[in-house]
Amino acid sequence: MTDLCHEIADIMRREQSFLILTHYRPDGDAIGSQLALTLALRDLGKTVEAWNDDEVPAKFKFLPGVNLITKPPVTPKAFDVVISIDSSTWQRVGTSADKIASKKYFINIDHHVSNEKFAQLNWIVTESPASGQIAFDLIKRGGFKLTSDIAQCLFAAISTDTGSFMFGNTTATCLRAAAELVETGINVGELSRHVYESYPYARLRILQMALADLKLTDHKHTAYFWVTKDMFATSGAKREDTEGLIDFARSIEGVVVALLFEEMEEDGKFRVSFRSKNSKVDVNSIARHFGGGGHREAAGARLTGLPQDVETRVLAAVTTALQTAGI
Ligand SMILES: [Mn+2]
Repeated sequence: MTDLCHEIADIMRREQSFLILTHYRPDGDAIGSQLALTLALRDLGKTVEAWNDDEVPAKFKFLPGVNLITKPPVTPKAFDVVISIDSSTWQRVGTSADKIASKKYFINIDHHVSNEKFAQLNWIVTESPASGQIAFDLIKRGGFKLTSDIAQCLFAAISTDTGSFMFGNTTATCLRAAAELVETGINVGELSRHVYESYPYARLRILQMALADLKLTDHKHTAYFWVTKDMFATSGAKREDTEGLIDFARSIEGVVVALLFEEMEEDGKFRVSFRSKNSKVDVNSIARHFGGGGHREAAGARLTGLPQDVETRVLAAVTTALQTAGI
C-alpha cells in the first residue's frame, strides 16, 4: 500500500514514549483503533498513554485495555511520539492538543477523505472502511503480534464503521481482515451483544420521541428527524446514545439521504449527521459546505443559528445535491 506503514512501524519499535489520540465523541472505530495501538505498544514494553476528553461509550467498556484511556492531564506532558488515529482534523482531538509539551514524531493515521493531513507523517487510506483496518495493516505488516485482545478492539472498530459489514464500504480486504481477527479466538456473538444489544433503555425512549416527528421530503428521498434538549431531559438519554439513531431514517425504502439534527447543550448550536445510500450523492461534500466532513456515505457538521433556519439551509443543500445527481 505504502511504505509509510513500515516507517511508522520502525518509529514504534525505536522510540520509547507514546501518546495515542483519537477524536472526541468517540465511536467504535475511534476507541477500537486507539486501544489496539495502545495495547500493541504496551506489548512492546513501551510507555503509552491514551487520552480522550469524552468518556468511552458504555457499550465499548468491555473492550480489553479500556481503562488505559484517561482524560488529558492538567499539566502538559512530553512524548517521543504522538499518534492521532481516526481524527480527520487536529481540532477534533479536543483539549489533548494543548497538553502535549513536546514530541519528536507526529503521526496521523486515518481513513476520512476530509482528513486535513495535519501531522508530519500522514497515513491516510480513504479506501479503508475503518481506521481499525489501517491499524490491522500496521500491526500485521509492521510485524507486531496480533493478540486476541487487540483483535477484539479491531473487530469492534471495523464492525461498527461498516454497519456490521453491511455498508457499501465492506470490501473483500475488510472481510479477510475480519476473518483473521476471528481466528485469534475472539467471540463474535458476545462482542456483538455488547456493541449492538446492550443499549440503555433511555436510548430507546429518545428514539421513540424522535421518530414520532420523522419527516420525509424530496419526494420521499430524504428522511430527517430531530433530537432536542427536551428529549434528552425527558428520556434521560446521554449524548453518546444518539449514535446510530440515524440508521432508522436510513433504513426506509426509497430514502437516499438520511439526516439527524441534534440540538447541542449550548444554545443555538446543532450537530447534523448525514447518510447517503446512493454513491451519486456525496454527503461529505454537503457536510463540508457547512464546515464539517467525513466520508461520501456518512458525514457530519456543526451549525449555529435558529433551529428552523439550520434545518432549512441543510434541507436546501440536500435537495440541490439530489437534483444534481438526477434523483
Ligand atoms: Mn472511522
